[in-house]
Amino acid sequence: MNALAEPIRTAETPVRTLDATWLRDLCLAVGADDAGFVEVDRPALAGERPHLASAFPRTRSLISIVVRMNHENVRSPARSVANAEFHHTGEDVDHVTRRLAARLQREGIRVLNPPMAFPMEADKWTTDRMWIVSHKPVAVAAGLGHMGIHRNVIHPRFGNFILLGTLLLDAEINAYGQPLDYNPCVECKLCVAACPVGAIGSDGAFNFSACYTHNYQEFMGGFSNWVETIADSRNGMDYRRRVKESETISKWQSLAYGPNYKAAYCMAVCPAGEDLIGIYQANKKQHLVEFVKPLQEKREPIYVIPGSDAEAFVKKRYPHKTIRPVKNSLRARSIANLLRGMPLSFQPGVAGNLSARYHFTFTGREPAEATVAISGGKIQVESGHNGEPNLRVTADSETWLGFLAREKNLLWALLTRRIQLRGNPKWLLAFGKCFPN
Ligand code: B12
Ligand code: SF4
Repeated sequence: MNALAEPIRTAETPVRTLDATWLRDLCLAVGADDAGFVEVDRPALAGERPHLASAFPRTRSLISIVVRMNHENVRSPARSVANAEFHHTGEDVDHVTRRLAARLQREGIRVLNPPMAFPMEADKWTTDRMWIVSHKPVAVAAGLGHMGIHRNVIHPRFGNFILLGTLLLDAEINAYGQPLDYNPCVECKLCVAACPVGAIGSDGAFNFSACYTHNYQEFMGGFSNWVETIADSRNGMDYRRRVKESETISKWQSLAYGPNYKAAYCMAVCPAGEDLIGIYQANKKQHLVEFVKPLQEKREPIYVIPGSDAEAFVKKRYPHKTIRPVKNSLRARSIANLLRGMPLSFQPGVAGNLSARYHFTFTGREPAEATVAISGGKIQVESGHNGEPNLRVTADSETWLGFLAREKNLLWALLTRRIQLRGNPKWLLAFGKCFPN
């Protein structure tokens, strides 16, 4: 095809079908290390479709692109080295998808290239999903890899040392990819062993709150908490008592050069992928000594919510690391998001052998009914009232969200009947412990 070969498609002009070989060559020519294609109505993308439809209603197919990272850099215990690698590769992904979009537009194809990760839709913070497209399921559907135990996508050749991008196309493609028929994850569980907050379960469970609280301490919620700490400090000396000088410098670095990730150790230690696995298989002990131990032995601050599974984990597993207690920064501002987010903030270790069922009735601005069942360290959130509850909670929706955000007092809410309990309040205490704040 030639530049400017076709006019931009309108609702009336017929849908274009692109040649997959031509398109793949174009992706590689603009800097992608690999690329794959998926039709928008693939069942695996059902969860993505409402988001795609809202961002670019004309989406008919998706291009997933992969850009490799320099794995030595990601594996370095020096945060400056690993973070520079994440930021530069992230920028590369955005440059690649932007160049690709520009080329396709010159061919008369309408296309949208959402960001690699940030910026995101900040007005949706704590009310909805902030990102436009989830790159991981698109990459998996396009055949570019599978998620390993650590939930990062592992490319069959490059391993997990990749970042992903997606383009939404108003065109069809004459050949689509299919998921790989094997998972490159070798289930070595090194990611489980290396994570400083115990976020990766050996069964593939992921403690979102543990990872997000530590690794993303200088991103969204952690940043908001830092601003509040400044506002709450009586003077400079008081601020210095709350925030170490090195932490202030780290915040400045984040603001000046891009936010610092605190870990990504799950990714750093992963030996999977044809290009890397040979070294690991030749000498597993060497891999451990060279890449896993330095991260485990590193003396560093670890950010945890007091009373969380992560706090107990660091105390037990990494006593030489310094626990830095921080507030929970995921404050839901809608009942829908609160219910969606419950499994993400739930702490299975703290829940222990609690077995209880709760019926919630929200009234006022956001009426809703929900059942929350906790048993065997697992949580289930369902709409409606199911089964016989241990506790019934009826609450004005705004009062409940305000109580969780520590803006409204529980006693006041109970006295004014904005929150009503039926059943033994001990069940509410037990419930609260599973979501440390
Ligand atoms: C949200 C997010 C996170 C969250 C959740 C991680 C996760 N497992 O999904 C947090 C903040 C913890 C995170 C951490 C990291 N991330 Co991230 N993250 C994203 C983002 C924006 C969306 C992820 C997503 O779609 N998940 C959906 C499904 C497929 O993932 P899942 O694991 O099945 O489910 C989890 C999420 O859905 C989450 N979730 C569900 N509902 C909601 C609602 C809200 C409000 C939130 C916040 C989360 C959430 O909880 C589920 C269970 O953990 C993408 C960028 C993008 N636009 O796609 C990057 C992305 C997934 N992240 C990436 C990276 C590199 C990281 C880190 C290594 C960062 C770092 N440098 O330290 C760590 C790795 C942590 C890990 N082991 O997963 C890469 C992964 C590349 C790869 N090889 O797979 C991506 C694809 C960015 C990119 N463009 O390359 N990330
Ligand atoms: S570190 Fe091992 S278990 Fe974890 S994702 Fe990589 S290959 Fe799988």
